Amino acid sequence: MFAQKQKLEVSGEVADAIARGRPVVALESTVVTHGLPREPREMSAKFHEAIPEWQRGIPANLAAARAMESVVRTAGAVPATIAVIDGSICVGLSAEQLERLACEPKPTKLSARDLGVAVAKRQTGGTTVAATTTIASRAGIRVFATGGIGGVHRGWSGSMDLSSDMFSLALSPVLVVCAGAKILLDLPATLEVLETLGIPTIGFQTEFLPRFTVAPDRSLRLHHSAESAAEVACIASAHWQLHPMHGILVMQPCPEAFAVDAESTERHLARALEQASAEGVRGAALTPFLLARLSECEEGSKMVEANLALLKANARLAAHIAASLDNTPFGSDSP
Ligand code: PSU
Ligand code: MN
Repeated sequence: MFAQKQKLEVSGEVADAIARGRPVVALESTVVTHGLPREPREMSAKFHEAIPEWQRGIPANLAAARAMESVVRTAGAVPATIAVIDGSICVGLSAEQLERLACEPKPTKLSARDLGVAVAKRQTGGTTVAATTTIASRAGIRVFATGGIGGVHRGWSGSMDLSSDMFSLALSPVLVVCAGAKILLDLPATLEVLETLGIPTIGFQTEFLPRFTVAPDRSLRLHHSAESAAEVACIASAHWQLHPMHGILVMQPCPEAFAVDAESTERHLARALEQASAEGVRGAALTPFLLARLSECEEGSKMVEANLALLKANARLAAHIAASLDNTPFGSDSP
């Protein structure tokens, strides 16, 4: 534990914001290293209008990482992108570090279990929701934004592939703003496991489970919802008084103008799942493989735009929630 703590490299800006109780939003980096196209992409006019922060002509994953940071700032919070660079656990990246991460030829995908090895072997990689949650809580950051969390994979009874995202959330007092769970998962089973782990799943202005880039349908009802960032902050404070070590999920649907049709997504997904099984892709490689296949299909550019639009919306909401929370620094130094 001691060695890991020493390895936490918190940027000056983030350390200052935490110490002063200013709102901070953690951002994960596996979405940058493994979840988005790594080359520049042509985007639609509608996209540029909705995301004016978007920088053209640079790799899409780097543009996304920069846009998320900029959205958090505009909404009045300090962004803390979390990643491991040459074995240092970084909380808040410099412009150079962010660029290096996005352009790293063979970055590692680092989940919670991989962090110790990554430090010892001086690896460079993107941290998943599981790893980012763990690091954010060590650093004293309470709010974190991502796209769609990992969950129970389809076919779980054969593979036992249950994303570590859910278990890390059960062990870290961090509120994660997401667009529900990725459509490529077994969503009813994911909700069951989240319930078993005691993680509240709160629909943001919706009663139904958001499904990543696809609009929610009425078959998966959530037990809780909230209408405003202030209401979420109020729920979070009450939750943490009772469960000081448990995370919270706030689930916001993909912005309507960008949500992709469920039927066509399922069609492309069926093909991607077949391909994964034929090529023997499993474990940590599965989610990046499926996301990459989806982004390459005929409707791939729509799916990528939807993914980016929801990342922006989640970063913004996370900043508003962080600003509504009592940001008194909490026991990051306690054992
Ligand atoms: N959300 C996205 N794109 C992503 C991910 C989430 O929009 O690439 C990443 C997150 O880092 C998440 C990981 O933690 O996928 C889940 O991987 P797995 O299913 O292997 O746990
Ligand atoms: Mn997995």
